[in-house]
Amino acid sequence: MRLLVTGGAGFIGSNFIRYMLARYPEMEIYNLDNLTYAGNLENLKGVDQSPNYHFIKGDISDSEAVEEVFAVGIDALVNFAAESHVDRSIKDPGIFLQTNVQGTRTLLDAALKRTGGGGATTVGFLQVSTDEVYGSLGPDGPAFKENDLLLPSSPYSASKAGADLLVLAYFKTYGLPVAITRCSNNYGPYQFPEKLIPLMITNALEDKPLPVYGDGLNVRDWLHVDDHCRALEMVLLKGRPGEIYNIGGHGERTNLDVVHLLLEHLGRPENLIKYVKDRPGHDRRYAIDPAKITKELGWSPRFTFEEGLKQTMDWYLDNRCWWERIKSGEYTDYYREMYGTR
Ligand code: NAD
Ligand code: TDX
Repeated sequence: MRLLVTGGAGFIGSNFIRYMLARYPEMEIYNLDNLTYAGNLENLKGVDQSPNYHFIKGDISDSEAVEEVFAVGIDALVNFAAESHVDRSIKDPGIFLQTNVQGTRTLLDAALKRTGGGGATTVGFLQVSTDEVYGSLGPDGPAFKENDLLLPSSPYSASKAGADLLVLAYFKTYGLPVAITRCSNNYGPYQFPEKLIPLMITNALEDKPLPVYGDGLNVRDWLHVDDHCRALEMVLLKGRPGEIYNIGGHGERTNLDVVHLLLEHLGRPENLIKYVKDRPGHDRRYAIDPAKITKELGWSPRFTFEEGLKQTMDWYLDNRCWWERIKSGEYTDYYREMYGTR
């Protein structure tokens, strides 16, 4: 079985590669990633020594590069590659459309030419999407279901919704055996420290202010990355082609709840919290109803949020070198631009 993972040097992709190589030592994994600011080969330290792991530096929207990878005889593909940060999409939407929409189209075209339907998998093209495509929920709104309307709020989520529609069109029009997963906010080891949880943990460890947007009462439904990887494995191997699967951790928390929990665990004072200007178009609440994947594939999350957060904080405590190197590089310019006058 030859599996192509795109964006495998990022947060979720690298966790997925580790997970799959541990579970399927006979599987050949090809990781296509062009190493943007978010791609980091250190995320794959250790697994990069396995003889059945292959890294190819390349852009998913470059059809020649993509076809070259497919030429090895790819059986199935999991597409993680994306520009993934909402705040960056508000500053500069162009690259989000290029990578998230055009890049997905390039992969779909190559898969159409080459993928044989997987053999060992039921799904040949697995698109990793997000709950953000559904837009924002009110305080009492029922959690998102797979057939809810798409109402994205940010250029990021609009680009992911566009890619989702294209993926479904390749199923309907060409019969490509696709599936889409839409998961809630992930957290865990190797997450780039621009996202809420690693940003707050690392700032707290450096005794820097914790910038909470608006009133801090926006709600996210937190999912540990290992639970996400297990769900992706199940959809890839046993999911029904043409289907969408929502993946959520039953972990709704306000941002302030998250920040209080981690300050408590890290033994840092509450006065590190700094309320800053809100994100434009900031979605108030996300919540995922995972009933379909639970019923059809038997998935449910194993981590409680408290356990997962503690494990994640311990990882950041034990891996200071990993995040200090990121935070001392070009990330400092980003931080100044994003938070300097906020
Ligand atoms: P990430 O930003 O950590 O990693 C993205 C990876 O994609 C990086 O390694 C980057 O180098 C690579 N990449 C970007 N543009 C590329 C291109 N043109 N060609 C090849 N590689 C490219 O992202 P993540 O948090 O790991 O998210 C992975 C996927 O999951 C994304 O599609 C994202 O939309 C989706 N998702 C993420 C979350 C979350 O909470 N992090 C939640 C729901 C869905
Ligand atoms: O400094 C901050 N302060 C703050 O209050 C940051 C970075 C975030 N926030 C808030 C905004 C959100 O309400 O925390 C919440 C989470 O923010 P992000 O970590 O930026 O995630 P979010 O915008 O919810 O999107 C994430 O989940 C869905 C991922 O980044 C997406 O890739 C995924 O699709």
